Amino acid sequence: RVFHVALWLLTLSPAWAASESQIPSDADEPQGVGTPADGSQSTPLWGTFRPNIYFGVRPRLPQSLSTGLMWYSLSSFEGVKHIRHDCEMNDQIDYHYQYHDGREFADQIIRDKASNLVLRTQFLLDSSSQETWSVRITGEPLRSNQPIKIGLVYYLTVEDQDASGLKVSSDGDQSESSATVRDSVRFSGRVEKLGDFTMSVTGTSTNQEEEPPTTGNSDHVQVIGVRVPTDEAWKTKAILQGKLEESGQARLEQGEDPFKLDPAALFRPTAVVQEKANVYMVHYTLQAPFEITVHFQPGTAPSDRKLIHPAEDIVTQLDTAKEEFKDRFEQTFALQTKSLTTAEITCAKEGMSNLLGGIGYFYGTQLFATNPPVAPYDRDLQQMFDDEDEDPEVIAEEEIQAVEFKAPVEGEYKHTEPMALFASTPSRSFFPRGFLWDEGFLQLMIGVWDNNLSLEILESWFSQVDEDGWLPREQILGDEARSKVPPEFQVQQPTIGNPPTLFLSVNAFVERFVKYHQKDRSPGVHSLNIALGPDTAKYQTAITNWQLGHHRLSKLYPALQRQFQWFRDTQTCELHNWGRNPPNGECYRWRGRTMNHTLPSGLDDYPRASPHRGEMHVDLLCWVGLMARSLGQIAELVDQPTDALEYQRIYEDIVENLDALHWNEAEQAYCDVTVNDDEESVFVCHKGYLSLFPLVLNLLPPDSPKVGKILDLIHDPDQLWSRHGIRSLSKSDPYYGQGENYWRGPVWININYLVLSALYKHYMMIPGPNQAKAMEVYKDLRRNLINTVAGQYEKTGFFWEQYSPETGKGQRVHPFTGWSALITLVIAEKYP
Ligand code: 6A9
Repeated sequence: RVFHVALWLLTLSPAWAASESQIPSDADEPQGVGTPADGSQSTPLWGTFRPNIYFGVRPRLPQSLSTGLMWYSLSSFEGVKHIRHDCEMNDQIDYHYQYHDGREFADQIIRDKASNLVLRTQFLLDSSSQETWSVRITGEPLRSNQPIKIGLVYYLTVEDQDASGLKVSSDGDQSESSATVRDSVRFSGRVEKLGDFTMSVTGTSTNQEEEPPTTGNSDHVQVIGVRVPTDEAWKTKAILQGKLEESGQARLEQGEDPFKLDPAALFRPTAVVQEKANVYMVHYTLQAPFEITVHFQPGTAPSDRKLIHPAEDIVTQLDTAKEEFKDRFEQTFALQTKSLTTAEITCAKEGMSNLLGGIGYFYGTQLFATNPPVAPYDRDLQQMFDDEDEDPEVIAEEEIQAVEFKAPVEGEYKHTEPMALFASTPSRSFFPRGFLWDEGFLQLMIGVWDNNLSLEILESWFSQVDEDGWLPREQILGDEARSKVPPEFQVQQPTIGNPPTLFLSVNAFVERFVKYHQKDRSPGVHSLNIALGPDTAKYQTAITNWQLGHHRLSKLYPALQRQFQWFRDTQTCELHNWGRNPPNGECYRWRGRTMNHTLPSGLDDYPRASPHRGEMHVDLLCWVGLMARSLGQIAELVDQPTDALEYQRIYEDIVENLDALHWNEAEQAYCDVTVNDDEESVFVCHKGYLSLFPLVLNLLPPDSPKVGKILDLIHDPDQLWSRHGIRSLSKSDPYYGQGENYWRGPVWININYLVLSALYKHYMMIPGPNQAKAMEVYKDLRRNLINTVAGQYEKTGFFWEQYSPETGKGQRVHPFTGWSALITLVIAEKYP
């Protein structure tokens, strides 16, 4: 069976066919393939899992504790109004990870221009214990000729409702000879989910000449502990702001002249720790250069002073971690063997690092529609479940126009039970939460770097698939996440889908899994057994990994099946009312459209027909095809041969209907279908990304003449081709660049990536009429994309949400690491 599947996959993925079969060595073991899912060897509990803020560390545990960084300028009285905490585009801050390995090591640079400050935040998890971690934060003036003063807080919030207050102790020293002050604060306590812990925060700063500290630490550090309702503990920025304003107010009331006071003195908060406090802030007044170290470890506080001042060996350890990262990066992506500029290599490295730095752990309720308003053309949704076949009603144009996104109305939604999600995020500033179809792309990349980490993220998503097979498009968990979303987008509707890209990354896992294990198998002979001997440790490891990987896949399988079934139950189209008679019943339509938007498709404002019950969406048919094909492969692997046959049958039907329903001879393109005023089924052709789905999801055989037509469309500068990447909409389409111009021309990296991947793995590998063209498009497109994304990254310091097809400039949200980060795979030519 395994061999059979391996062969089948080989035929689908010719790139492999070329790869030599060899016995696995430790070096080429894909990290984590089949490693235990029980938590023991899996992703660490702790990490920088709060991508929505500039820096914070938390465990992947709900209602335990959380830590984070805030700072503000003390160069003027205005600084306190602009406390830096959650990533905000308005802050005008450049921030990026230089290195992040997703687990144990992170190194971020933050340039705060308005505060004249460069911060560096480094994180290190102790690799042997996996429970002890340290943070090092250093600050320097951005423009070195200007002295700066900074208020900085490292905080600890306790989310465990029952936790009693922490024990706080502090000590400090100031050496007479040197001009440095060092203050340490130590917390120890207990929260249920973690047990006992100790955390220390130590600040070292140059002495402030005009105000020499009298008692070693009191002027430079204050510990503030406040008790707030547990569900408000995330509002640390507002809490700090309140404290600072309070202290300013108090000084003024004492009759002090504000103009004679330094802002640092005016806003010095009063050090008070309330009883049973759950938000603890260690507040420093600092002059750059300065250094803060944080050290966390489980257990009660040892008397050992090393805990308080870990800084000495952190620096060496961070250096070692950096070298290890570089080696591993080169081992994984082999960029030195390619002709690339230093800037391009940096872009690849930082694409990976920032994607990993965007991984978060989220917890809280979501808002789900219970009684969603259903658009008139979607009323069949209810009927579908009753299996009725009613005559479609005629819907007035005004009724269609009137459908729009609305803020939720009481009684039409509910708060779910609190849910947990471990996910990556497309943008730390503007979209710091999980997005369904974004995630499938991002896991393609994370899976190459760290298979096990990626699997855990996938497992987290699939654990949320409900009994009907639905997953929300956006994962907005808890009040903190909701605070970033306008009300009309907060409620998720169980009738609305999003492309099932998670299947892309599950496929990538399956390929890694089979590829690795396939190496030890040949017909009739267990070659691994022979090569290694049945009793060697290597052999045992290979077998154990096989079983564990198999187990994980079997556990995912039911959720994958349900997600597929949800599309078949809720997003099918109506075939017979408008006189189309394709060979089988496979056809699909996105529900939840409005006049100008198809948000479910992910291609929000891409032009389509005016919403109609008789529409058929070509992208959705292809997505369902992808699911059916993947399920066919997975069913084999998890020993469900009957299922496998059924999925393969559906897949073949889909491929058949793709041509029967969506190929438009006149336009020589795949198009959507709708119903016109004369009740006839007609094509709606807006050439662009929509035309590419049959190719990018590999539904076409490499020698199909249609592949040639699609390649022509891609390569035509009057249509999709630009020097900066493939345009989302043809330059010759009347909607090109119109309206919001979101998916009506701009270059998006996700679809560009899919084109490259399909060409590389499929269409340019197989000799035939389209091979030469496929190679040419691949080569030119890859270069153009690298120039665009890496060029903009070098120039602006950011990855962008999309790129201008005219100028190549990054546009819209930034930093938007999301699919731009796929450039790493493009640079490395690794297409999982
Ligand atoms: C609006 C406004 C602070 C839109 O990357 C996430 C998605 C993609 O999945 C989709 O394909 N983006 C693309 O068309 C951003 C989605 C934002 C929707 C919610 C909230 C936030 O204001």
